[in-house]
Order: sequence, then structure tokens, then C-alpha cells
Amino acid sequence: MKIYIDGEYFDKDEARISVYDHGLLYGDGVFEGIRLYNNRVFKLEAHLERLWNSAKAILLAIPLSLAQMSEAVLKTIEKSGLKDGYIRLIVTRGKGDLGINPMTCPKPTVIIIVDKISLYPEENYQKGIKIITASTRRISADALDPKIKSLNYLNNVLAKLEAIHAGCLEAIMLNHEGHVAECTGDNIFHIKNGILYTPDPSCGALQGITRQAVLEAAEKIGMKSEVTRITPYDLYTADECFLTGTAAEIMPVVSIDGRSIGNGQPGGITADIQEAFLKLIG
Ligand code: PXG
Repeated sequence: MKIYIDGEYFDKDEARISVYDHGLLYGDGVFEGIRLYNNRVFKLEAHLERLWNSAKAILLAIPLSLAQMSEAVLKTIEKSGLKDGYIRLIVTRGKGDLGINPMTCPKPTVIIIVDKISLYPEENYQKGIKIITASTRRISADALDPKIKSLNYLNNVLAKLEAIHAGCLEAIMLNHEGHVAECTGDNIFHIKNGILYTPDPSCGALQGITRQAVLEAAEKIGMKSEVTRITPYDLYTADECFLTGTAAEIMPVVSIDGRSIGNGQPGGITADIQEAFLKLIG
């Protein structure tokens, strides 16, 4: 594996940034997680567009053009020697003075990590996972828009800890109104009477790229989908449920807060969607 930092390439143990980087001091920055499948970067354009939009929203000027960033990503992959893996693209506010003021940071730091990721044990892709609803709420969209994929993950970290302490791998996060937003690192879908449902971004969901790919795949196989407000009740009484994310891919959910989903086994439509997704990633 190789790591790009501001135009230079380092081995894992040699890759370092300043302790005065506001990405570390204040979580001031944005990132993307991208998959490399069989030498192809999955949805690179969509990830770069989201990264640029996240940066624009926090008034952070990425010091590379889109073409330069794509080139840097491809070169880091080449140097890593990996054909399948995970790319973490990070742009922080950069090195500055102590104090929140981002204007003391003249140059954003650009980091590209190419490595492997395995979020969940392989066996769970067949047998599904049990999840809980966390008491930690998603930061409301009027405080920090969930469309911004920022380095501030503390409330997701707290929800993840709740999941781990409950013996689960993932947790559902509700928004301040009690509607389902998403999980700590994935979007959530459920199926009821043949219709696919997922929360609207205004409920606190990230506009996930895997989520979008699933919505498009569903349309292709003639399945009706609704992007709407969802309550815990809707999930408890769903026929099927699954999670989507770059790291998670498509993960069936078989139990939520002790309630079996459907018959307690991964659902047939979820399997169809897993298959459609596999075709998509080639
Ligand atoms: N919601 C949140 C809060 C996320 O962080 C998703 C949804 C899924 O979005 P995509 O675009 O990936 O379909 C994410 C993405 C990690 C890791 O290291 C987390 C994500 C992606 C890659 C790695 O845990 N989360």
C-alpha cells in the first residue's frame, strides 16, 4: 500500500502530517471512501463530485483540479500494486495556528490512502446482521447538513460504540424527530409489500453513492421505490431490510432491536439486489 500526501508518496509507517493540521485539531475537513474493484475505481466521478461539493459547502478550496485529483488517485493505486481495495481521499483545512479560525491555514492537506477494508465478517453477507437503534441521535440537518461528508464522525462513533456494547455490528441512528436517518457508516433500506423504501436526505441520511446505485438498480429491475420519512415501526414490520455503503456493500439485516425482520433470514429481494450490485461492480 502507498499513501499520497500533498504530491509525495509514502509507505504506511512513514506517512505523517502536522499535529497543527486542523483536520486533527478540529475535524475540519472532508473525505471520501471509494472502492477499487478489479483495477476499476467504482463511481470515481460521483465520489469526486461529492468531495468537491462537501469542500465547497465548508469553504475549502481543494488545491488540485478534478483531473489532477483523478490522476493522483490512479497513480497511488498503481504504486500500491492493488487490484481490489479501498481508497480513502481526505482533504483537511491544513496546517495552521491553534484556534478554530480556518483562515490561519494557508494550504489544505490532500491525502490519498490505498489499502484494503473489511467492515463486516464475510459470513454475514449470507446470513445477515442483527442491529440495534442507538440512543445517540444523528446531528440534525439544520446543524450540520448530512450531505457534507466531513471528518466529524463523533456522533457516529458514539452510536457505533452502542452497537458494539450491545453485541451488534451496526446501529441505526434516528434524527432529532425520531425518524430513521441511516446507520453509522451505511444507508438503510427496507422492503414492504414489494416496494423499496429509504430515508430522504432531509431526515439526516448521507446521499450515499451505493444507495444511489441501488435505487437505479431497483428501477432497472422494475421495482418501485420511495425516498421518504421512515419510523422504527416501519423497519420492525418490514418484510426485508438491508444496509448499503462503499465499505459495507449490500448487507442484509435480519433483526432490529430484537425484532426478527420478515422470517429472520435475508430476504429474496435483497438477494436480487445483491446480485444486481455484483453485476454492476463487474
Ligand atoms: N452514511 C454514512 C454516515 C457514511 O459514512 C454511507 C452512509 C454510505 O455512503 P456511500 O457513498 O459509501 O455509499 C457512509 C459511507 C469506514 C467507511 O471506514 C465508511 C463509509 C464508507 C467507506 C468507509 O467505516 N461510509
